[in-house]
Amino acid sequence: MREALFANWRHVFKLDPERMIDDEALEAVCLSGTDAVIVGGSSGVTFDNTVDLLSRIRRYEVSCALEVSTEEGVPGFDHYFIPIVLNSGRTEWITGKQAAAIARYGSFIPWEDTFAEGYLILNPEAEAARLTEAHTSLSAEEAIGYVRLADRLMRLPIVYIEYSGFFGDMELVGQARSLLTGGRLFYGGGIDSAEKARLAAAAADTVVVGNVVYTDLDSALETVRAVKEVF
Ligand code: 1GP
Repeated sequence: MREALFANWRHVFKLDPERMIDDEALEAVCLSGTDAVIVGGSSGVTFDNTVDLLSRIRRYEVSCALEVSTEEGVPGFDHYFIPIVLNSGRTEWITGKQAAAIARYGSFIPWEDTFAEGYLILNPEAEAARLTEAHTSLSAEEAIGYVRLADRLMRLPIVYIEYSGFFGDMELVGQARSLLTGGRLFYGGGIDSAEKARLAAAAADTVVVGNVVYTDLDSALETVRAVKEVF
């Protein structure tokens, strides 16, 4: 099963191809002991800046996944994650863009390495929430409804609770994880310290750390050990 390759990921860094990261910082990220680097961003992602970042990450052995947000993918990643924004108010972010890309490039897609991520975006201020017009004002019951839909009905391999830019509700994340029967619960949003990383690691299967890499690299690096210490 190809899923096994990410089934043990506890900590991942997410890097945005649009943002600058110097060689020294990138080396520290790639050699940090993190389980993988995900390349992705909500805007400004191009073929060129993605290829550039991939080729720099490829100097290291760390696993590397592309979270595809444009029609044009980039070859050479270990995994391809395709977001399906479960609570988007626009069908294009649920199946529209994905179907259009598959219609165009379907025969070139490395299906064995390609996995859907059921996204639940819960921070209304996040760029992704604005872009997808996500319905973020959900009660816990409603949010759990989406989680079960992703897991039970759609059987998605990844359910991703996304609070990008804000540290979210770990009780909800923990409840979501406890209900999953097939997939992994990814959590991302606002992790900027070892303490928050530990809380997220106690609630989620896989902890995603993004922005702090660019604002406070030392704290970002500390999240790796913090997550790995939580069983
Ligand atoms: C963003 O979930 C990731 O897609 C990580 O969030 O940038 O807030 O760490 P942060």
